[in-house]
Amino acid sequence: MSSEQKITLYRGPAGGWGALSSVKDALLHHGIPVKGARTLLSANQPEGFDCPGCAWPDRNPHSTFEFCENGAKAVAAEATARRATPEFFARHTVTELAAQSDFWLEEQGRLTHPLRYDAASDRYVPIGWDEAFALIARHLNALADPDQAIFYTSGRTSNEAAFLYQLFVRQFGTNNFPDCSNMCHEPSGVAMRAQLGTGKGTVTLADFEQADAIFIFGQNPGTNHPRMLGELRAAHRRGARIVSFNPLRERGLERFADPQDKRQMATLGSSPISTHYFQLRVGGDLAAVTAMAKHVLEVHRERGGVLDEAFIAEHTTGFEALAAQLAATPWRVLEEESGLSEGQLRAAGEVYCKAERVIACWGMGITQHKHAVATIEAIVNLLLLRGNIGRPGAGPCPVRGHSNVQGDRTMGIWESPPPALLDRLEAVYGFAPPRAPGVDTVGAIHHMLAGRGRVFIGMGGNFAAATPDTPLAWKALRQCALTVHVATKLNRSHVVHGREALLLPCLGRTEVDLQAGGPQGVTVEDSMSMVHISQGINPPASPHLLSEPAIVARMAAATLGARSRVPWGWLVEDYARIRDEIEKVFPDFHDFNQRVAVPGGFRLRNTASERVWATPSGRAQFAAHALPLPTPAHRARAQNPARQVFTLLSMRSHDQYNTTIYGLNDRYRGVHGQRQVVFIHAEDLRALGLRAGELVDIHALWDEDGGHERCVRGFRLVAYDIARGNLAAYYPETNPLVPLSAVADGAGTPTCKSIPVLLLPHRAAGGAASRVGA
Ligand SMILES: Nc1nc2c(c(=O)[nH]1)N[C@H]1C(S)=C(S)[C@@H](COP(=O)(O)OP(=O)(O)OC[C@H]3O[C@@H](n4cnc5c(=O)[nH]c(N)nc54)[C@H](O)[C@@H]3O)O[C@H]1N2
Ligand SMILES: Nc1nc2c(c(=O)[nH]1)N[C@H]1C(S)=C(S)[C@@H](COP(=O)(O)OP(=O)(O)OC[C@H]3O[C@@H](n4cnc5c(=O)[nH]c(N)nc54)[C@H](O)[C@@H]3O)O[C@H]1N2
Ligand SMILES: [Mo]
Repeated sequence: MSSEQKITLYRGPAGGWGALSSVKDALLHHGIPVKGARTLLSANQPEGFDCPGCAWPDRNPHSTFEFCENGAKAVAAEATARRATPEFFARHTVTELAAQSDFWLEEQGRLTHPLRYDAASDRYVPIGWDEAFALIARHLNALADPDQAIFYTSGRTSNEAAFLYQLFVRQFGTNNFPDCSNMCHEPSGVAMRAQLGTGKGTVTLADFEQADAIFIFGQNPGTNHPRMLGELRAAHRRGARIVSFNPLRERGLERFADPQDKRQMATLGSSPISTHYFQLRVGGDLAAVTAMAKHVLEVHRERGGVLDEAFIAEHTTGFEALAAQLAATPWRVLEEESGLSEGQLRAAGEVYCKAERVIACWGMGITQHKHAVATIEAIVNLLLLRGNIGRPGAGPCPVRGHSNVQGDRTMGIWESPPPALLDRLEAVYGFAPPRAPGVDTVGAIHHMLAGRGRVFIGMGGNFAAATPDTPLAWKALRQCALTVHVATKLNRSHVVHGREALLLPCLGRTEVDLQAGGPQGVTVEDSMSMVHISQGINPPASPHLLSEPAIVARMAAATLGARSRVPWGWLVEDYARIRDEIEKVFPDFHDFNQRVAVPGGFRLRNTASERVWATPSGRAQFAAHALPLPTPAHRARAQNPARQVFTLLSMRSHDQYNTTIYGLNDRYRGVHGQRQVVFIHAEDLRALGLRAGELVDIHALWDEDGGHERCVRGFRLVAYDIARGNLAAYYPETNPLVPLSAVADGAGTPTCKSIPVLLLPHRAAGGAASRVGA
């Protein structure tokens, strides 16, 4: 992996030879020899493991291997030959480790031994597993109230581990289950549950074969869900319209060369993806989708036959209120807020009207805004207008992130569990689960800062790096009496620790999980509700690793002791027993072991896809609201009239998995050897009197917490094709700019995609900076 710093315009397609060579580099880098090929070929195969890359479903579990560059990099990162051993930890104090970059920390390789923080030497030192569980039990049982403990989950955790985890924690007595979903697709669940009676998308891959139009809002599949490009390419080839809404030009939404297409690879050919590309303003989707719906109603009035009136009458409520609200919203406001012209908005609306079957996909560009829930409601409204839910080729498709984030929620990793779940737990296990809601991710930070959260346990993930308002999040973790991380690799959260701290290394997806009952498989649920088995093939990274289900079971047994009648140890001897327990609690998992034994697994029931609406009214709900004005960006502009206020979005590069940085390149955006960059429109650069390549500091403008200063320094300006007035930079480097109090209304998701900011010339920390654009 070259580390030379440069910025070059990328002219090739997504995929192609660049993808192959990047995978080769990753394998070499991780010291993965020929075995690596076997490891890669086992990803998403019936006898193999579920790719830890993303939650996009597998096309054909029976035959082909689907090549995916970033899936391969995720696998290589886990299957790496590098090891962070006790000798490594003996060589470095935790203070030294904390001074290293996120990239460097992960680079040290797989954790090999359970470790305890030793304050006297400021080092992580080995500890026995029994001792580690006893320490956790001592801390948990010493708490005055179970709500003083916080149990975080990242979305790689299997169904089996997640089920045991929520059972343990609820029996312990709290619903404090913050998870990565709170920072991710929470608003999708909130909006769709209220409107459709299910928090999950309704479409399957078969629907992608039939859609006439696919709308993609705020998602970058070329990097984050590369296998989705195969579906989009096929759809484009059969003449479907593909309409992208994104403030940035993303190469993966423009052109794709499938590395498995021999002809295309030989001729350096590629396929177009989007038929329409709308570079709207950051956060402008609510206005854009509202405009499309307004267009639908207007053309229906003119030429008729556009609305699905029978569907609306039979299946929905709230149409009149929506129609009134759309009529009352002027085009001028929709143009201003979306940053698109009436002509563009009507053109998008026209594609929608002309398509018989429509799928709407969305990602973090939609969910990480103050008005995320309202925006998703507007997308669902749009689909409902023409009956585009619950029939072939049509429906909502929130594209999930982590490979089992959807399954973890299904299993009950949820700070506001539905009463029906608690009733089932009570009936099956005979204890009274806590009924009060717990804290979500942002709530957990407040809880710790207030001294009410005292023990933090992380089932995977990287809480310290993934969460907003970094200095506050770190302060919160450091105030804890105990922090515990179940992890595969060293990360920021392990060096930002409580007074006592444990690091518990676990098996990864790719590894053989041997229990008393033989090698075990776990199950996961993808973004389209397919549940299937995942079985590792590699030898464990170290003989001292435990599986996540085993860690949870032993933590539960040590903590609950005679208080629990659950046979924790017996359950983990054979995970089929855990699946039997899952079946007892969740009726949708009937005959779980039989159904998951079939290659490809089975699909969970999705009521909305059958046009059964599990809402209070028994119908699908249109949601009508006026555009929420003023937004935080408006306020920041009004308060700084003489300055150029930008809206900053934070996003992933092509060389990272969330907080795991694989490398310093972002090939499709032309960035090499660096991550401290900020993308800006060339005209905005000129207006500021700055040049590409110069360094700037980025200051957040947030008026809700008394002017607390939020700043990141030394970012290189990169001229880019991005809607004017907006900036883009990478996550997690920009997390210090995201205020803890800036969250999605009704969902609590940090607004990582819309931070009002100023750009200032770079000054070393502490130096006085004159304001640019003042
Ligand atoms: N290789 C790889 N794969 C991943 C991940 C990874 O880090 N690396 N992460 C996984 C996870 S957990 C998740 S949630 C997904 C994330 O996948 P995505 O949802 O694609 O996430 P992001 O990279 O954050 O960026 C989303 C896109 O939104 C656009 N955008 C930003 N603001 C707006 C807006 O206001 N409106 C519109 N229309 N667009 C906007 C950005 O320009 C960018 O193209 O990917 C998953 N898969
Ligand atoms: N500014 C900004 N912030 C964001 C986002 C953004 O777009 N912008 N995106 C948000 C989103 S969508 C998400 S999902 C969150 C992600 O938040 P998290 O899910 O908390 O973070 P990850 O970076 O995915 O976690 C990586 C770590 O997980 C551990 N790990 C990997 N595999 C396994 C495993 O199999 N088992 C266990 N136990 N541990 C494992 C490794 O130690 C690794 O260091 O970040 C959010 N934060
Ligand atoms: Mo995510």
